[in-house]
Amino acid sequence: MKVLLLLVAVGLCWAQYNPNVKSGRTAIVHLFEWRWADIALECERYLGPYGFGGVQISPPNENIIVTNPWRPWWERYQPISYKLCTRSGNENQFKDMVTRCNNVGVHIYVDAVINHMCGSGGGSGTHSTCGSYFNAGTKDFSAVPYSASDFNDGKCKTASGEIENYNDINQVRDCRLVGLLDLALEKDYVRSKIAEYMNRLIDIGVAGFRLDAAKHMWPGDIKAILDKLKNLNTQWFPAGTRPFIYQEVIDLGGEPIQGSQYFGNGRVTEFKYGAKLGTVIRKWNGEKMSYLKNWGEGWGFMPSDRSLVFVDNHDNQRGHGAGGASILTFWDPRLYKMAVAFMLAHPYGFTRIMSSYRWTRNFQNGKDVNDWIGPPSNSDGSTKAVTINADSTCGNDWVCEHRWRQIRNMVIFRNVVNGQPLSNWWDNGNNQVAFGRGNRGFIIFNNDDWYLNQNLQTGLPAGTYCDVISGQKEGSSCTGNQVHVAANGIANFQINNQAEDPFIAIHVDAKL
Ligand code: AAO
Repeated sequence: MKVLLLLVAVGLCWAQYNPNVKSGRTAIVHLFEWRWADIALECERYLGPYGFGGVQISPPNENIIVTNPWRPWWERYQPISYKLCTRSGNENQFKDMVTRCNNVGVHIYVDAVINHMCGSGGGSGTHSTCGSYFNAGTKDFSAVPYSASDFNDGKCKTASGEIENYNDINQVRDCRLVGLLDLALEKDYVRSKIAEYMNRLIDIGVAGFRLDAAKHMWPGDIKAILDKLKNLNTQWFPAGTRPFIYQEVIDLGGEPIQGSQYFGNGRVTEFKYGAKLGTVIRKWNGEKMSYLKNWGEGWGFMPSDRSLVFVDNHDNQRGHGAGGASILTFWDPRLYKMAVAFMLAHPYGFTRIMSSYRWTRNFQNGKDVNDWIGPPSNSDGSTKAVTINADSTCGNDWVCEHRWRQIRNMVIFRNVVNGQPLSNWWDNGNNQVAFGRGNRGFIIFNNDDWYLNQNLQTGLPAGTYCDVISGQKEGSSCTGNQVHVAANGIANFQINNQAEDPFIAIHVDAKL
């Protein structure tokens, strides 16, 4: 009886922290700005077969259309209503995507923009993605409907109505974030309209939500909304499954609002993760990879089972949000692959991979003035399809980091070593480090400026393994380098510091 009660308690506690990925899957990918039709295809042809757990999608609800600058990506963070039509597709395409992805074991996580509506200067008319009328000046969003009394302006105490000081928690939560009309989330009516939107998505079959701008909402208001949410659709999820919740709270330290204040509601984005990992792999500020020995909570991060981690996100890959210049992105592919591989090999946190599009950068005084550029699009503003080249890379300026062999194979690595502890750590006191995951996998990096030649205990069964970074196992052969593990678990590793990818990863599913 006691055991049963404990199990029930553990089950309940796990609830909104459980990513709701199919058993054995461990990572999700943000397909930033992709069309629903392309995501459905990607689930079936790639993400399902290679063991990805899910997709974070761009906000699916109606947003303002911004034409100056021309159709920036960030217009999708300015809601007009909760109707499901955007540049990514309409409601039918959305439902088709969710169904087809769920059917191949890839779940959908919605970026929920519920803190605010469009900017106060958004004007009036029907320049919105489903053509709904709105008036930002009078705060009339008739397609919800919201009117002036559903916004926070009376509550905000700054003269400008804007957040002026991040050290004042009342401002951060009651005033406008960059001019965005701030919803009065203490009102039951507003909470109900948001919950109605999220419940519609749950009915369609989504597995969870990223809560955009959670720092700008009171934790208690978020809880009141979450308490109104249904359990997930039993067509794909066990009865009683709660939606997975991860809250976007930027907490690099130094502000009174802390990520931990949101743990009661669900997981929280750990922004220190990418900022620090970028600094280490770039070897800035005297950082070395050997210092990663106690990576995770040892670095002052939040508890692993409360965190959602990533190397870069759609904001900080282009200078928005937080993290600064240390953030690694696809623009620095060699270092980026090392960072993503380290993240996927390490047991800390629930991991999200970024999948981007290319744009023409234009740095002026250190700032990219093209940071607004939206997804690859046609002259009418419609988003271009994700085309797939013969070599399995993407066309039309979609970067598809998740399809890079090194990254995709590390997603598989993470699944293979799932549940195994970090073991057999080794480092040279500098930037050569290695570690295993129990008796399932082993990874080694050479980020120093000299050759690595080392015999190491891997913890793996004896045999010949295929390195999944330089290649992979195909049938009974290996397209990359091979590693021989002796009967005592020891293997010799050699990595040239000039190698295209100066790291090696082996796991038991890539044993020859
Ligand atoms: C656009 C235009 C604006 C215009 C507005 C309304 O760019 O000029 O006023 O429309 O018309 C995105 C874009 C925005 C865009 C917005 C709406 O990024 O440029 O505004 O859509 O279209 C804060 C929030 C965080 C937010 C982040 C960007 O706390 O929630 O800013 N991220 C999410 C989304 C994001 C989206 C929104 C929210 C809004 O991911 O895509 O905006 O829906 C400090 C604070 C952070 C704060 C940053 C940036 O960070 O701590 O909380 O993030 O400042 O303001 C060091 C510090 C670090 C500090 C950082 C930067 O690193 O350690 O703490 O410096 O100062």
